[in-house]
Amino acid sequence: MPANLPPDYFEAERKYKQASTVAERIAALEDLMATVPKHKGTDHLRADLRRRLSQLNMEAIEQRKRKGGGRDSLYNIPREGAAQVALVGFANSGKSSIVANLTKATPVIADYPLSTVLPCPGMMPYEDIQLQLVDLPPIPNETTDGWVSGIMRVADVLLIVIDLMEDADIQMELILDQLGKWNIRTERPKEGEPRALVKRALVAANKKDRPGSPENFEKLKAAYGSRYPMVALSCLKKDGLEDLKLEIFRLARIIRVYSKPPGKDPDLSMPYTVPVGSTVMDVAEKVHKDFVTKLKYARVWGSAKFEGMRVERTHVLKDRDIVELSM
Ligand SMILES: Nc1nc2c(ncn2[C@@H]2O[C@H](COP(=O)(O)OP(=O)(O)OP(=O)(O)O)[C@@H](O)[C@H]2O)c(=O)[nH]1
Ligand SMILES: [Mg+2]
Repeated sequence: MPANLPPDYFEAERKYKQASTVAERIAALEDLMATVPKHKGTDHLRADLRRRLSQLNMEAIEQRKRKGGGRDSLYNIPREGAAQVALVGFANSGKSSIVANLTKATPVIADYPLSTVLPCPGMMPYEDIQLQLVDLPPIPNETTDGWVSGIMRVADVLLIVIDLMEDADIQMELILDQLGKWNIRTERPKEGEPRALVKRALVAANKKDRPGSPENFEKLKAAYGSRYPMVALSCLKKDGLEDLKLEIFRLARIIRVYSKPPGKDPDLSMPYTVPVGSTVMDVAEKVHKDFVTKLKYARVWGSAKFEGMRVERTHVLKDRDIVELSM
């Protein structure tokens, strides 16, 4: 059933999209809701708007709770967990759907473009650790690009979301171009190219349930598959989500290390997460600052030549190593 929205609606929607603070957004959204006629054809829309309003109300409460919480803190997502992953893509590609499927967060998901107006973080469990995903509004968009690109700049990894209902390789090209305009690159600049901020990126090609998507994905793979890890998935059918989690973990390039006090069992419930290539000393510093000066010896189970071998503080650890640190 068509929604048949009155002209008032579109005017109110324009104001809503332009509102920048939470308070302005709440007011604009209430005005917008008042313009929507109540009938079967607008059921979904009204439900979506109500959901957005309750989310905004919650955000307003959070904002008030946070000391010194101003406009800036709304757009500044503190990094939590082992890595921060920012979602990048065009409107409607399914960024919010991915965050909703991989975390407990509840971003707005809707079939109209620009449904996401604020960053929405969520924690993605992966085995025994958690990685943070940050849902973002689509790019490019004049009103949000400033803070959206700001979040991308500090994220550890970019998750580029491609919509397999549209030309996948062209989308990819346009997204990389757009990132380039902010001087963000996903590959090291070659000799002679200008310096840029380099971010690791992977590709989630969403809506693989749609007809024509396998061919579209093949085209994307042919053009970019050698440069980026790629996963085709369907949020709708919940297909490919585990593969995506694994690729995100891989690209985060972190290892888990379990610490063990001398003579005791290791604490396997809470790994320390450190970048690939980290040494015994890097982990020791995280366990306790005193180890910096007082570490007497370390023994390692896992990556050492034999189990429980004493190693140098410069020994490079591997994922799932157990380290015994002694002062
Ligand atoms: N067929 C199909 N539709 C999907 C899939 N994932 C998401 N959608 C639909 O695509 C639309 C957009 O999804 P969102 O998750 O809101 O997309 P978004 O990228 O967050 O959109 P913006 O916030 O506007 O940028 C919604 O109607 C979803 O239900 C999928 O795997 N298959
Ligand atoms: Mg969204």
